[in-house]
Amino acid sequence: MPGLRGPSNYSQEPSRHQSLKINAKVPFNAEPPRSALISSYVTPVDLFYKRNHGPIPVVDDIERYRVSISGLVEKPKELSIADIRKLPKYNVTATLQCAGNRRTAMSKTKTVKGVGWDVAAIGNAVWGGAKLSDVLELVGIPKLTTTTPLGGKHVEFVSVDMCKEENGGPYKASIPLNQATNSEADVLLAYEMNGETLNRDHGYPLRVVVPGVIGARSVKWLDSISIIAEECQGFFMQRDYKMFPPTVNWENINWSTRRPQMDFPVQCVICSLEDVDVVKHGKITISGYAVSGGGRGIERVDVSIDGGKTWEEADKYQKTGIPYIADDTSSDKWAWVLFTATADIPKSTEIVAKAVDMAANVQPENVEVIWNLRGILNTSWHRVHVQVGHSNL
Ligand SMILES: Nc1nc2c(c(=O)[nH]1)N[C@H]1C(S)=C(S)[C@@H](COP(=O)(O)O)O[C@H]1N2
Ligand SMILES: [Mo]
Repeated sequence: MPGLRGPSNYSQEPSRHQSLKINAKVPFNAEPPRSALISSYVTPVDLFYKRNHGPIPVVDDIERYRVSISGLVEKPKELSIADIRKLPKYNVTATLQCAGNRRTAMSKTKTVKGVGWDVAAIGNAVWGGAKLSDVLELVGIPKLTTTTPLGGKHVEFVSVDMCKEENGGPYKASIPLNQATNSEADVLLAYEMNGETLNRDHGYPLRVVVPGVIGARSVKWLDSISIIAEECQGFFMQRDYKMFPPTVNWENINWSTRRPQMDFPVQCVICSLEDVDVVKHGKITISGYAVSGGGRGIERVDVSIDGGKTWEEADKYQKTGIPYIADDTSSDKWAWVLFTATADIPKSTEIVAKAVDMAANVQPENVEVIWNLRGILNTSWHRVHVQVGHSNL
């Protein structure tokens, strides 16, 4: 597509915030310090994790940029940014989480393949854009369509970045047509993040945001949309981002036996403490984020200061002054909640947090039972160690 292109090298990367921890330089993969996640409900753009599979695309001429919509539709179309902006604008607060979040911790059980991430491959943003369901109406697909008359059942998003995994081809992914045409699923073609024009790292000029689903399906630098009969056959749908049982290894793996991962499971992480911290006698604050996929709100966050023997419930909030209630109209259903608890730490101990979502799904106690060779979806109880040091009194 004219206007937008994927460079073949890394000479045109944007500049980035100094405090990001770089997990891989090329392609650029970085996360903020965990403490940055709890300083605000909405994560600042420059501190938001960045997950890439190739060089960041370049917009040469925004006037010439078009996103094409074709495939199994009767009225294919090309839309400019102005056409997208003419549609009703929605601001959706949604948490984006990489399936590889907490991979480093999973690899401590047994080696996994993939970029190492601590606990901050996640962020919460206000995404501004058009609903995909409205865009698809422009090519003649009504709301709540499962199959088009031509047999289309999936919506494929194709970018322009050159990815090694695709042998230099672009990143792509798909979602089911009935999700794409459901306005309540809030799937966006976003041109804004936190009220500002989307920046290059996060998908300028246009990206998909699929709330409640692993980040891998929220395709950045959107070039084309294709209505297809079968789900996208790209690498990141078929040979990556699938959940395997702990018994599967690189010798016996059969990718076709598993579905591409979509919703993410219930997750929570303590961000006010590092893996190992020295604290003074007295009260400490235990705070972090909790989130679940599929729009399931957080019912409860439990915190333990004795390695999981006894628990206390933490306070949860999204917006100051409004108590968080899962499923309430005042709550952001696609967004994380921040939690906080205080505790007296009499001696060195293990502090644990676990969340429960609206469907009463809980996190697994240990990482071993969910270990998988690609190291995705580590949602095991989050554990940190505190050592009580001597105060300077
Ligand atoms: N075109 C394109 N889209 C992409 C990716 C990519 O490499 N290329 N990475 C995906 C993955 S795995 C994640 S987790 C999110 C990360 O989005 P962010 O960098 O805006 O945080 O983008 C997704 N969309
Ligand atoms: Mo990801």
